[in-house]
Amino acid sequence: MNSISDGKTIDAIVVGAGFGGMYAIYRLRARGLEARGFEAAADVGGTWWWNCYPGARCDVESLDYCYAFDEALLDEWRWSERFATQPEVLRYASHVAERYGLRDHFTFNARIDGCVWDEDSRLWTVTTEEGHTARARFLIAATGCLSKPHRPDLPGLDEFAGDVLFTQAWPQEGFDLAGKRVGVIGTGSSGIQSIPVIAQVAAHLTVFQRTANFTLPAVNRPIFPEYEAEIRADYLGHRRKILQNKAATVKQTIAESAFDLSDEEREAAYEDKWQRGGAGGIPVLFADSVTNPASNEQAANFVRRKIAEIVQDPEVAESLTPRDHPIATKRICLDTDYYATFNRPNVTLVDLKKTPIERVSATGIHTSSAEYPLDVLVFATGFDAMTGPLRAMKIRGVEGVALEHAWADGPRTWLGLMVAGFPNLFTITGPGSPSVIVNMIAAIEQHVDWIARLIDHMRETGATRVEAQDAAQEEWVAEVRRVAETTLYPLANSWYNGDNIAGKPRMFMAWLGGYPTYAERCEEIAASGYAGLELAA
Ligand code: N01
Repeated sequence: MNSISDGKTIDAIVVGAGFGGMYAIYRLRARGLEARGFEAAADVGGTWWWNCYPGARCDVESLDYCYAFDEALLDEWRWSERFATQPEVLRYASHVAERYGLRDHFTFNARIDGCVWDEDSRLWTVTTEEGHTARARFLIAATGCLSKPHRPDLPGLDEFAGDVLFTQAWPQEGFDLAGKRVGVIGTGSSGIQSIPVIAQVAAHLTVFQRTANFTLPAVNRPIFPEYEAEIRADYLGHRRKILQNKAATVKQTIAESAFDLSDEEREAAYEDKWQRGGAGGIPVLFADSVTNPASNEQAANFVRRKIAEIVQDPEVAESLTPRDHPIATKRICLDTDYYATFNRPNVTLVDLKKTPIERVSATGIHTSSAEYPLDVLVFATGFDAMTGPLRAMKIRGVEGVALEHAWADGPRTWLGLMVAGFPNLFTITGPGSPSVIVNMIAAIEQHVDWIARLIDHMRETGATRVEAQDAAQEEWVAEVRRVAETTLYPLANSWYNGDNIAGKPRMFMAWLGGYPTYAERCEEIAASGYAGLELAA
């Protein structure tokens, strides 16, 4: 058994060495706290460490997908492309770890398998599968929103004689798909990014699609030097400006409603955005795109027409055309040549709505109408999002109550930051916060700064225990739901709603009111002396 810090109690345990965990360690240690991180992977990077599949790339513009806590870091790091590749984002994470000496404060290859609160000592005891034990006043879960893989158990999968790969845990050393017959299951962001790249090397690629998804051209390219110079002239000012926007990225909305423009003007605006590409894409042009079904349908129809123009085979085009959910109510995908990939002679689309998978055999996948021989089977089947990573930590709060039990009907949090019944536990970008809806790194910085400030306040006032009040939590849960219900998001079967995991309670899991309203609420709470929280000496 490895006892961290020789069994001595430390101030904080941080779980995860992604952008959230790295910043938490940096911030807490800079305030003189003894904080230690645990990470299941072999190095820093979080989602960017695990998801090293071909084609993986960020869908927020590089100049904004980075920390802003240190102006010197902003100034010194140079991105090579508008949307950074996974290796480049990982290099950035590694640079940050190196620059601030963060690796020394993490234990890698250590997966948390228990977190128990002790009321008498007011401490968390954390254990790992590898046998570590650590004890701390605060437990900070920086476990990410999309880090617990969802791997469907297809009948016969064990018999498959080829290689089985998962986009969410791609081999770190890479995998040579050249000349292979590859099957990809799943057409979310991971599938849509990897399919065009795999198609370029595979002998044949068969894409097994259950639900057609909307995807828009990223139009990745080098960063325009004039644009970069403009931002770098006042990088922090630029960051402050984008934090005023709902998604904490550059504002792209040109009008409140799609119907503020004439039909011709609207079509021209969609076309212009299609050509320029970029984060959020066509649905972000009009503020009512995700609240007004008629506005949403305008954007959706534009994309549907594009699919029909690009994809040569009308039957394939129709299968690729999403018709069962409003555009952007499932996380919008950004791609490079996704639809055009289906014009390649070495690519086959299998529409699982028409011919479902029946089983896997030693040689490939059998649907209700055919057998597809494969050498490699790639699962791009997503995640048990938001709650999955937290539940996996096996957290036990006051009187031993399990987090799974407290969340049996869906996640209940206070601002996505704390959970009633689980004192001194903080969740970075937890369910109920803006998280996956906005620029994640901005959301992470806001959460960590807020948590660090609260811990400072506790040290100053001699408090050793903080817990969200039930009533305040219920109010927030209701507010998150109320805002979600003013939008079209609940209409989609999506991981946002927990629909992709059998038996998971259906509940929209993020704050849709935008980053600025959320950050303002957090500020007001801090200024009020932490209304909604119970602090005790
Ligand atoms: O996962 P997904 P993802 N049989 O859940 C299908 C972020 N991300 O990893 O829709 C057959 O979106 C499933 O079908 P259906 C981003 O936030 C970001 O692609 O459930 N198919 C779906 O097509 C994203 O939203 C980046 O019918 C099955 C697919 O698998 C989130 O991660 C890149 C199946 C899963 O899609 C998740 O994306 C990548 C089954 N049994 C990811 N089970 C960028 O920054 C599931 N599917 C760009």
